[in-house]
Amino acid sequence: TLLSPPPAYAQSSPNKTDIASVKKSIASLIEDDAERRGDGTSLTGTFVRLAWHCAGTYSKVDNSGGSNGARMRFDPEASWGANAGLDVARKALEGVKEKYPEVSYADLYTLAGVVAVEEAGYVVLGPKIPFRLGREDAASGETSPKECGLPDADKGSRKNTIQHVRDVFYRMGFNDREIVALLGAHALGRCHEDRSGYWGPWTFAENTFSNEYFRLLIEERWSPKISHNGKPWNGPDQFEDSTGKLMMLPSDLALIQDPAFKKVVELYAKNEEAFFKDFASAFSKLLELGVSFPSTKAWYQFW
Ligand code: ZEM
Repeated sequence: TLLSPPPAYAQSSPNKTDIASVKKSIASLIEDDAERRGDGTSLTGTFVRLAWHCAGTYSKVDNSGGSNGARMRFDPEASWGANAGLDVARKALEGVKEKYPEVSYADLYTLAGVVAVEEAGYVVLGPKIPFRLGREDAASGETSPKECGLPDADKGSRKNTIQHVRDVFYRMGFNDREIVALLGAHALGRCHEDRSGYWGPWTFAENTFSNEYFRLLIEERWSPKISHNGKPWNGPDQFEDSTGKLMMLPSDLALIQDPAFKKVVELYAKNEEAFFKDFASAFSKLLELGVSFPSTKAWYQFW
């Protein structure tokens, strides 16, 4: 059946919520925080990673996991190594939650990722991500998956790492093209030694959403990182560009080591518009995995 046209607001149970003002509030939070830091870093990447790690627990096998519930607030997910550092993002959003208590944490955490992408622009803004409210919060982590199903950045060999990336995203219901599009989010943000053990940003403009990640994958020569600040690098195996300022994870390089992935990387490196379009639909799909939106409150909010 056809839905009526969406009204100007959406609902996150139980009250009416003006989604545009929630988005504005998240956007100013990112901006104010960036100004305070003053070092070129921001919450942008961390908000996108928060949204992704909320959703990336999904398994199509039994429809478990996903962003519904905002279970990352509780153990076991709160203490998964993969989620290290995401408490920073969750804490930062408390002020927005106070202002809009009717918006569920599950909606807020995913919407923060959407706003971060959309606002991450310099001359051109990031792609608009279709988003709807309607996720509900869980009261505990009881329904979390027992094992963390989020991907590892390294499985020891190229072959195993490529297979692992496919296994994890196929489990969520994504295809090869969607996998490459989603990984393009690594244009944003950086690795933090005290969170994942890895160090550095993927691109020279970590607060700007662009296809730079794909261009760098193809155009740079990536070699194993052996030193850091004049000392031997003793973190996990990662790669660096010729300047030593940028990084790639073994799982990033999988995208140019596998021929099917590489074709898509080449397309996005040349065609940013195709990347933006594919990313918007794959990211939107990711954030809705496992969520059944109640029909009366669930209106698509495009932008
Ligand atoms: Zn990431 N990611 N990711 N990722 N990610 C990190 C950071 C960020 C993988 C991974 O191991 C890591 C996706 C897929 C995959 C972002 C978005 C998305 C970090 C560094 C690691 C180690 C964390 C730290 O130290 O702070 C792996 C193995 C992936 C799949 C194979 C997908 C999909 C994403 C979104 C759609 C973002 C934005 C960051 C930057 C976080 C920040 O704080 O700046």
